Amino acid sequence: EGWTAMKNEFVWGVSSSAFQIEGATSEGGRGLSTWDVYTRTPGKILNGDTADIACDHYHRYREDVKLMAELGVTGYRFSIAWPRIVPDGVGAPNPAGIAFYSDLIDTLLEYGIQPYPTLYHWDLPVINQFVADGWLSRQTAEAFARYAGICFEAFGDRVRHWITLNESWCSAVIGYGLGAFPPGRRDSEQPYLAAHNLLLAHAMAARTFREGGFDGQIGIANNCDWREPLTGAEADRQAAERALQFFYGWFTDPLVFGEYPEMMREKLGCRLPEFTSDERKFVAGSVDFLGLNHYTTLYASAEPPAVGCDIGPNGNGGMIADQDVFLSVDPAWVQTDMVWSIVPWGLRKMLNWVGERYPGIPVYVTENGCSCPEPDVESALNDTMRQEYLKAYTASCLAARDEDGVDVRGYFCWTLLDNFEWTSGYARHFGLVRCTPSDLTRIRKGGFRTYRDIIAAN
Ligand code: GCO
Repeated sequence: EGWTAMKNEFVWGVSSSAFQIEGATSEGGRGLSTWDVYTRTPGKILNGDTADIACDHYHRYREDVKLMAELGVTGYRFSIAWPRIVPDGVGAPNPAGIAFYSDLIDTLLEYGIQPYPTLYHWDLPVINQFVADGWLSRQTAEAFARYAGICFEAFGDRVRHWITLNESWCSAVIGYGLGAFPPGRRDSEQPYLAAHNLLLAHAMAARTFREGGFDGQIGIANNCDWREPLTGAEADRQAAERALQFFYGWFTDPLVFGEYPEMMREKLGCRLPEFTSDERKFVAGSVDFLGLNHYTTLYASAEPPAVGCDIGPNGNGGMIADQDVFLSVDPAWVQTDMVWSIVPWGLRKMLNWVGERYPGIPVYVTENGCSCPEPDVESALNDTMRQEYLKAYTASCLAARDEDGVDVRGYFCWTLLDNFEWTSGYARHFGLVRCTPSDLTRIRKGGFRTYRDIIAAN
């Protein structure tokens, strides 16, 4: 009975991250992050954009929470900037940083919105990069767990759902394999080591949380796009499964089962780091819920596809070569401004995969959304593509829950405000609300009303 009651609690929310919206990068005692350094490195960010102003959310968070209340969301997933809480990564906590998030959380609760903070959305304090070599070192995992503990102490009386890390696949693969995110390494082994330390960071933080006796639950937000077998052939089915194990499984299996996925172990052998038996004890079972950040779908095949647009063995999303999969799109699929195909049924299949592989663990869609070409206000008001995207993807999410019985507890739209989209700077528009660093006025787009209506109807 209790379970049924809980199943019916579905959270509608919006998702964001500190570096992408806060601005005020040198205010309130905030320390430098690797992204601050990276955005100042010539040629790294489109148009040389920086996140120094972003949405100025640091000063306008009350206005932004009011917008959320108007949408009708009951949850807000935001991230806490590690360099605001522990400016140099390892030393004394910063009271001004703690006060900022404390006020944000209080404001949310005043409006009946539950906080879902993420502790790490890529803004690593620079010292961890330069002194400890970032995620290649276990020291960074230990520093993270300490910082997490500071957050549990400061906000644990009001937060019921904690998310440790955001999209560790991107941190490891894009940061250490493809060289396109800080620290900009291009290496075939470093992604596995970085991933290993990220997983340990999660598990150490979860241990701190549980041993501290804090109320609530702790989980992780892992990204994964769906991989659909290109044909009914067994080899393609295996290729798609392999792609998923190398993507979502990589960052989830260890936290549930204490082991990397079988297909990764098979392909990589001793290139994959190992957990000691002591580590396995606190790594396994270290998630109370799973987050899924999901945007698109690709076909997967064992051989290069004969038809359709082959995007190469490690194609889109920069998959590393080891998995041996060809990825392709259906030319009929409509693509967003990120060149991501709109394939709503992919979310339903993805949720079913997660539900089957990790039975008994609730899942939240912690990000899903659409970037549209919006050069001006007019186009932002007429964001038909986003409106259709949101209707179709939320329906697919609800079908997984209501028709397939997957234990989906919530859906968080990425994102409330147009913001700093990493290496794309301000050239991508994911917001339900328009805002630019040169005009910080919040302008509700068509998609704002669409999402409000979806929430109201469900
Ligand atoms: C993430 C995502 C977000 C992006 C969004 C659109 O890591 O959670 O990268 O920060 O802005 O996914 O690309």
